[in-house]
Amino acid sequence: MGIISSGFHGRRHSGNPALPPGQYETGSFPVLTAGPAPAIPTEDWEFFITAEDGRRHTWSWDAFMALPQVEIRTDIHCVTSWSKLGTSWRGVSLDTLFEDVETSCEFSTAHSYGGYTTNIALEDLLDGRAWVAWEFDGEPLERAHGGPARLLVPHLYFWKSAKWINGIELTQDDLPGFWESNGYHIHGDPWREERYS
Ligand SMILES: Nc1nc2c(c(=O)[nH]1)N[C@H]1C(S)=C(S)[C@@H](COP(=O)(O)O)O[C@H]1N2
Ligand SMILES: [Mo]
Repeated sequence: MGIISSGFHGRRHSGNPALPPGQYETGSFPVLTAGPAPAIPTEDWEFFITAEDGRRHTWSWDAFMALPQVEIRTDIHCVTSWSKLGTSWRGVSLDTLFEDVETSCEFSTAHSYGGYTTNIALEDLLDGRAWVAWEFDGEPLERAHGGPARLLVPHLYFWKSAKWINGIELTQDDLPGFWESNGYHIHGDPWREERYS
């Protein structure tokens, strides 16, 4: 029995401790987009955070680029089972963007240019766990991967990392976004295999 059960586990666990259960490592960078990729010139780009007090915090591209920029080295995990280890990014921490935001909301909806949405709890956005990233591997982020800028929330499955990010709307309730309304898990932790609901 012991042999059978370790053989069974051997198929689900790669032996690489960096890989969450059911994931395999890829060296490529697949593009996964529902619908066409919007084209957003940086002159027209804006990032917003709206809170329940009705206040709208906004940054132009230049204002965003003037914020403290950090390097991020992280693994990313797609619900379709590929993981990419040790990716490098540059961008602005959500902690920086939330510095002047007053809120009692615990949830948010990320809104992308083009209409894509995804829900993310505030605790998953703060404390050094999420960024608005505009550089990948030392180059400006390609449009197919969300350029000029995308959300990066690497501790959750990659569908939470909204490409062509436009802003964050704070919400009282955890309201499902695009994929969460289409059967994906409301939270999406790869280490708990929160894939589908
Ligand atoms: N705006 C937008 N963001 C998105 C998506 C999308 O369709 N539109 N797809 C999500 C999904 S399902 C995944 S797996 C990742 C894929 O990012 P990539 O194309 O850079 O690999 O983007 C996420 N962010
Ligand atoms: Mo995905």
